[in-house]
Amino acid sequence: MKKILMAGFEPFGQDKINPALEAVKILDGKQLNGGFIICCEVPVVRYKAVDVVMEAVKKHQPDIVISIGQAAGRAEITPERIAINIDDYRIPDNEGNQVIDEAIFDNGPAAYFSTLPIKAMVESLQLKNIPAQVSNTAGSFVCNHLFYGLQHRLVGTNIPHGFVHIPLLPEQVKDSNQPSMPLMMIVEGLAILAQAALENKQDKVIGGGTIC
Ligand code: PCA
Repeated sequence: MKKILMAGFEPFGQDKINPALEAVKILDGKQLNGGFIICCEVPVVRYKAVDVVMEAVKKHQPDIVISIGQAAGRAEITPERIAINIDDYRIPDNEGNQVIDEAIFDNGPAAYFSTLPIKAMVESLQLKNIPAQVSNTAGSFVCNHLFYGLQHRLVGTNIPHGFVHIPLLPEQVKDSNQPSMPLMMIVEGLAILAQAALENKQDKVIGGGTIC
């Protein structure tokens, strides 16, 4: 039985709820084919986010780690391709840190790629009619920070890790024109992509690029 650690962010900014945390709480203990999910709550705080997930990694010794956060404006579940070595926060994090153009790790490379099978994950979601696509930017706030920080700290461990952004919930967008996705579709989607991560040690070669 393989263990998948799913780390979901707490609410931040104006939001009282974060679908990432709501979804991983429901998925805690879920059995998959050949594995099961353990969940962990992540603070939206620079460096502390990375430390909290690394503590959970030490405690649970997972085989795969998937971090999850909300992305306002997105209509699909979007596995992220790349994390960049920069913090540029448009709003303060949950402890008031707001930095501009600071490296996350001074001696780190400019970027890390996801070590999850992002194309296989997107394919398995689309086969179940759950809107999904690869994203080429995780932004420059705490989600990218956690993504980059975990890739950096997990170097040499052989534990695949990556980040997945999910849409807002219908109750978060209310009357605005922003896209959303029901919580149970997000939950089902995260279970499907976790199963794909279990089944695909190597990613599939499937087109998923964009043209600007
Ligand atoms: N989304 C934010 C941080 C936490 C979250 O859920 C982001 O995309 O950076």
